[in-house]
Amino acid sequence: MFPANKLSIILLCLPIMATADFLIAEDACPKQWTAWGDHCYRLDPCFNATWRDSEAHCQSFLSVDDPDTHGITTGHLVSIHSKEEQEFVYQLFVDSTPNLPRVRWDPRIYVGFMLGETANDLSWSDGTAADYQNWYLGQPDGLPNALGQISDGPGNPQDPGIRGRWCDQNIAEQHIKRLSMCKMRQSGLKLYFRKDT
Ligand SMILES: [Ca+2]
Repeated sequence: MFPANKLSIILLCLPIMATADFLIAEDACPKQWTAWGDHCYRLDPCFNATWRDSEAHCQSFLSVDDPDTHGITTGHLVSIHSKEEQEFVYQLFVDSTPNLPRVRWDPRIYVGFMLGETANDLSWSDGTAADYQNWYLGQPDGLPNALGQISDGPGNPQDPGIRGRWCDQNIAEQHIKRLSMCKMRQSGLKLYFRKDT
């Protein structure tokens, strides 16, 4: 039997495949993106890929402030810089994945942090400062060269409810495809563009 939650994801995903390349926003952000602060955020429930392909996917979205002066920035996997932004990202994660079962560490989505040798050697794919951390119990445990993910699973009995806290992904698991969240700067012109990928 086909699982009901998989079937509903497939049905949900069908109309989204016809997305236009030019995205002119009536609000601060294009359709399917949510505004918070001066950025737009999106979890596409139909895009399932490795961390690296997810980062490339996020970079295919452009925010255009002034085409004449090259005021163009790309999206990236989401970076998180405060308790308030963490709570917003977590709520968008929850709201975007209502049909996914909550089992152990899943669902997990990719976010933009990268780790070197230690937990303090953290950087974000969008180049912003590493000024906030929100690790789940026992994390990070995949060093060195681990990549970023957050979970909404029930977690461990001694610390139940991961609620968006961070868990790193070690090198051996980096072929795994997951959903992800993109973040891009809001355009002053409300003009956004999607590159061919
Ligand atoms: Ca880990």
